[in-house]
Amino acid sequence: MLIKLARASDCSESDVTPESIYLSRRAFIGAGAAGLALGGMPGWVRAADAQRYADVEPGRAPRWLAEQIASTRWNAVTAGGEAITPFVDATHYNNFYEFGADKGDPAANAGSLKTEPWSVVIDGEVGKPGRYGLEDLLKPQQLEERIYRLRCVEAWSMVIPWIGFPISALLKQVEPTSAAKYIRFETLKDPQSMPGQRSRFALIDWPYVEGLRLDEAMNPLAILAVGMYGRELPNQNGAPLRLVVPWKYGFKSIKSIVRISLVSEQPQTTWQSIAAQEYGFYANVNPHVDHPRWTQARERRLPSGLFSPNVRETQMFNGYSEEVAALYSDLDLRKHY
Ligand SMILES: Nc1nc2c(c(=O)[nH]1)N[C@H]1C(S)=C(S)[C@@H](COP(=O)(O)O)O[C@H]1N2
Ligand SMILES: [Mo]
Repeated sequence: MLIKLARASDCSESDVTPESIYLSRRAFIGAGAAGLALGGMPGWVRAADAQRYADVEPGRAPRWLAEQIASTRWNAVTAGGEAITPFVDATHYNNFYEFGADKGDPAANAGSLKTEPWSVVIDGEVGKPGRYGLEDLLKPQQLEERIYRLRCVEAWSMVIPWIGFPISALLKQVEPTSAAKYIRFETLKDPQSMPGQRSRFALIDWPYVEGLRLDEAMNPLAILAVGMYGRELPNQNGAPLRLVVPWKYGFKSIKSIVRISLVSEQPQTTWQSIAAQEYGFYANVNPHVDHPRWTQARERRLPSGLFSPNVRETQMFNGYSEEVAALYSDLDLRKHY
């Protein structure tokens, strides 16, 4: 399947990366690949991307993943002229309640998450159910860099260069049956490594659950990410595998996935269970439908401070209308928020 890029998300590489930098980065990647062929060490992928992501911390990807990241199709989707959020903000201002409720908690606590080995159960209405090792699951996938806006329902946003692949590619592989209408995702449940799951104050009935309609998941913009900023995902961003659905509020983009179920009924999701009148199943970014307690018309683009709040107007479907509006032509978005 080829992605047909529409105007809103389509611009040339030179719009985001000066050519000289882009070219030297290419050369770097080539050198890295040669190094790998000789048994190079994991971690060099970060060095290659230091050309563009200068502030990125070294990663510790297993070698097979570093190799696959090295063959990423860079800049497959860009965010036009919008600046990429600094790595330090994207990795230290997080929502990952399994590791605590404060924005800094995931960065402080997610080191305890063991991401290797990792497997994902795929079950329900599929022709090829099973427990898939992450490496086997990724092997057939061509990784792409997708630079997307991320808009949290709390009215802040970032621009993040993800590395991943369309979830549609995985779905085709496991062959959904005709009864499959929705997908249900589950995060790891492991109170031992996830302090937030041990907290007596947590409102959440673990594990964290999210869902999509099958046709939403088949949209080329919906990806499963394994990396960001040219390297593997930091734990606090949902390592080793997370969903990214850029036209929906951030809470739909479930982290550290261990189970993907094809189901016939709309799944009950975590945030619906906590407050259905505030967080709907669809959760499409929509500046015209306010949260009961605050406006959704505007957002703070990180980095954002007291003296430069960096406020901008929120766009319908987070700026991805051309790609996704047709999915909702029959839906009252006020009712199905
Ligand atoms: N398992 C799990 N996934 C999650 C969350 C969470 O608490 N647990 N938070 C969500 C919310 S509210 C947002 S805004 C994004 C934040 O992703 P980021 O920290 O990588 O920016 O992750 C989403 N995925
Ligand atoms: Mo969020």
